[in-house]
Amino acid sequence: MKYKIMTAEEAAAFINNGDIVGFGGFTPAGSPKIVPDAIAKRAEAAHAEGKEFKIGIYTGASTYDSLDGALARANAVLFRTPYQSNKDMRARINAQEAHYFDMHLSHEAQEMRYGFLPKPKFAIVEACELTDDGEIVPTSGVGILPTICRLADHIIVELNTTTPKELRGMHDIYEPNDPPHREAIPIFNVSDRCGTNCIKVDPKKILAVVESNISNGGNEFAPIDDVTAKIGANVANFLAGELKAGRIPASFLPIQSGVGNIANAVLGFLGENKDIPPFEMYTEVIQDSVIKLMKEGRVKFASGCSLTVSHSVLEEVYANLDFFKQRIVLCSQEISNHPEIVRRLGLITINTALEADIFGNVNSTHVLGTKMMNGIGGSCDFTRNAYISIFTTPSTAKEGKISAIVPQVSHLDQSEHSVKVLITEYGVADLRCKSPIQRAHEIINNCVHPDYRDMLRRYIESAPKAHTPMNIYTCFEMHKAFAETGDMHNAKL
Ligand code: 0RQ
Repeated sequence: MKYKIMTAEEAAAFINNGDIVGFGGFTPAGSPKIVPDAIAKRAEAAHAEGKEFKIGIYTGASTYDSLDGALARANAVLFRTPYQSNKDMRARINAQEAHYFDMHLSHEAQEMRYGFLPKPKFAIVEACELTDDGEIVPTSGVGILPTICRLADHIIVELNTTTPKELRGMHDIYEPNDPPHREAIPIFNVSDRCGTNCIKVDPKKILAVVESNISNGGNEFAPIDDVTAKIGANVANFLAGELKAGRIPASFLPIQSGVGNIANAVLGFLGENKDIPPFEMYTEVIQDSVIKLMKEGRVKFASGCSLTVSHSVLEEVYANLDFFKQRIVLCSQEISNHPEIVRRLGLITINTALEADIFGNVNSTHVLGTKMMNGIGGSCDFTRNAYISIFTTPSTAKEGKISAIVPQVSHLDQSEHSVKVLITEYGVADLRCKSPIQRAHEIINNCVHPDYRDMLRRYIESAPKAHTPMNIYTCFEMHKAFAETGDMHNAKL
């Protein structure tokens, strides 16, 4: 290879205080794993000498701990966008020690190109293959990799030796032109491809190649508990009913599903429900349950921007690449989350709320209105443009002391205009074609935990009669009760 092979420490030495770095990958999949940790150590050494050392960080979404975790622990974060889910990064963000702006994932790459976000000086990306003429083949996650490689002055490649080079062919890399020259993105079916199987860069930009041998596989998913199982069954039964009623075409529509255990479990239930025909996925993260359903013939094809699967499942995919390369495509998040494609393909979107209100507004990001959890991720990209948008949540949190359904959300991510269906373990609230007061009764009767139903009914009765019966004096009484007594049951409503 004609590039300079370096240690992570040697490569990290190029990065200085104030630099802006774009990292490839999406979730731990494809996230660079050893250079970020070496940058964190550089920051710690600088801080020990009383010098400033912080960098601006762009990623696709959440990352491996050695990126967000290490840089947060080293207090080396100038700014951070668009999504994270690391406890140490979260702590820095909530202490106002790292400036975080939460962005729609489909917007990030174009906002860099438009100049709304400062240009990254460095791109640090994970690859399974790098050719002498500058072809970079990503590993199991793409994220913003095509755009940062093009915009950055310098590229550092982590060549991951645990990923087979034969993964080439699973990716579809396409970067749209910017307005006024943007054209239709030619994806008309989930399995369509419109780009190349690698990213092509000027080889002169490649500063260093660092070998890494850390797997992209994650932890196993948690076993399904009773609440999650009921939510999963409610989603599957609702969609089977829509199919029967003719509101979803008989061939079904592609599914987008969010991150985490609930999303993984919901998909499992969809797959098991034999009233639902084999289906396709057009989504951000392809999780374990998709791979299982693919082997069973229940998922026909999945297009996403990462294989966010457990270690054993990733090994299985790599061992059967002939099978999976015919059924999976990995693209950038600009394409996996693109509103044009989401609307055209007619996605059924399933995402998770932290809190929803009785009118159908949803908060997925801010715990009790103030503390950042993870970020909106792609949830708004999908929800706003869905064929039908579903939000799921357990009806309560913190051993029942928090009701996930409140009079008024304490922070707004999705408005009542975009959320069509809300589902908890108690049932389904179908919000379509309903006024705010009708939605309030639908949600209270079908989704709210029984402990909190009468409280929320009293709240509506206390509100002035108006199109949206909101009582501005008491709409945060449940939050106030939790802040003061640690239990929303004590709300004075
Ligand atoms: O707290 O961790 O201290 O126990 O919030 O809640 O029920 O474990 O839910 O892990 O599925 O995450 C919305 C955060 C849900 C996630 C969110 C507390 C609860 C627990 C987590 P503990 P659960 P999950 C596209 C889709 C936004 C991005 C998105 C998310 C913790 O799904 O980040 O949708 N979504 N992307 O106890 C206070 C409440 C609470 C509460 C729960 N009402 N008040 N705390 N908790 N409800 C894909 C991508 O973008 C990658």
